[in-house]
Amino acid sequence: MALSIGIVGLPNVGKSTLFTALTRKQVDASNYPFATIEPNVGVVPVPDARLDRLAEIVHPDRIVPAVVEFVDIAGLVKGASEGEGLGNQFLANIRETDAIVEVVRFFSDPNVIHVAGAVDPASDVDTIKTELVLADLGTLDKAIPRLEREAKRDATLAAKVELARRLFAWMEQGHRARTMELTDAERASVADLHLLTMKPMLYVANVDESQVTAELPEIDGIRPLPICAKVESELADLDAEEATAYLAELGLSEPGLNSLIRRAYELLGLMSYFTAGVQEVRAWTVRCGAKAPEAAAVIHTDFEKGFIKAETIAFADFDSLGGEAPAKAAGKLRIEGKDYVVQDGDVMHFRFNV
Ligand SMILES: Nc1nc2c(ncn2[C@@H]2O[C@H](COP(=O)(O)OP(=O)(O)OP(=O)(O)O)[C@@H](O)[C@H]2O)c(=O)[nH]1
Ligand SMILES: [Mg+2]
Repeated sequence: MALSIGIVGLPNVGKSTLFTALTRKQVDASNYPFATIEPNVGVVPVPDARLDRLAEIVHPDRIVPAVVEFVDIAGLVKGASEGEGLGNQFLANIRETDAIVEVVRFFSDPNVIHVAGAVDPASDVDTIKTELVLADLGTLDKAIPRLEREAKRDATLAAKVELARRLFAWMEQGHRARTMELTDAERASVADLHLLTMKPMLYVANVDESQVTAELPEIDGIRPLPICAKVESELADLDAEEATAYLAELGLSEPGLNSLIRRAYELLGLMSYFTAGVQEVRAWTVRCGAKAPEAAAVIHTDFEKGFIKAETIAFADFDSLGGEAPAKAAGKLRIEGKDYVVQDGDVMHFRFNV
């Protein structure tokens, strides 16, 4: 299942421009039968040069990349938490995503109207943050009395009630839920409240063409990723050779979208391991920290149930030695058991019985 990332921001900051450029990369839907392709949803491959290298060694029939799903969400205006603009619809749309990319306008083009009258990234970020925090306060305001009633019947809920109150107090001061210190267990216990500001987030600074390689200062503790949406949409229209020349002119080694997709994938706490067979070279998505059986389950639940062991070769060894047989001959094929923590880039083959 692809995890989804909502693209949010004020109106007219370049969200759809960025989204449209992203969807030019959209994967072949037939490889991802689960993907519901809606107009505002794009399933995008995670750029990974290691896949090409594996394919060069194995010559498979097909290459299947890992994917993430981006959702283009309508612009958020002040008062959205009270139903202004597309308010409630907007909030429902982001509630369903796993992470948030916020596009912030940095570009100066006077022909493009700014809803607040002037380009002011810090103030724009603050506006969005306030709306999201207010929406979450509304959620907690409803949830706390309900939890209190339930806690009268079920004493195990007392800690959750206390935690919800603590979150409310924290967010009342204008903070996002995510910045409050919580244990993993606490975080898990409030997951069912679906707080918007608990989601991991990334800022994309939609900059002028001349700023694409700029080092931007942190906003609200997060370093924004500079991207020029206009350039990205132009790049998406060029053939490979023209695109390379244009990138060189801009001082970039790859499109900003590639960095964005990779950063989004990491933001979700995900990594890839590979299977490299003659039919298919494929990247599989797992949680960072997943053990071998959990990774196996991504391919098929039977692989987890009947898990015996995982033959594992680090990508670096597969690459430098030139494939499975030479890696094995060099003693680089490891037999890993059910407690093995999978590493990013592992080339794996699962042994199981059912
Ligand atoms: N100069 C310049 N203009 C841009 C850039 N990105 C977007 N625009 C322009 O800004 C306007 C708004 O862009 P959209 O992508 O529709 O903005 P949006 O954030 O999706 O807006 P809403 O959906 O209304 O919230 C369009 O006219 C774009 O061409 C950019 O990087 N530079
Ligand atoms: Mg739009």
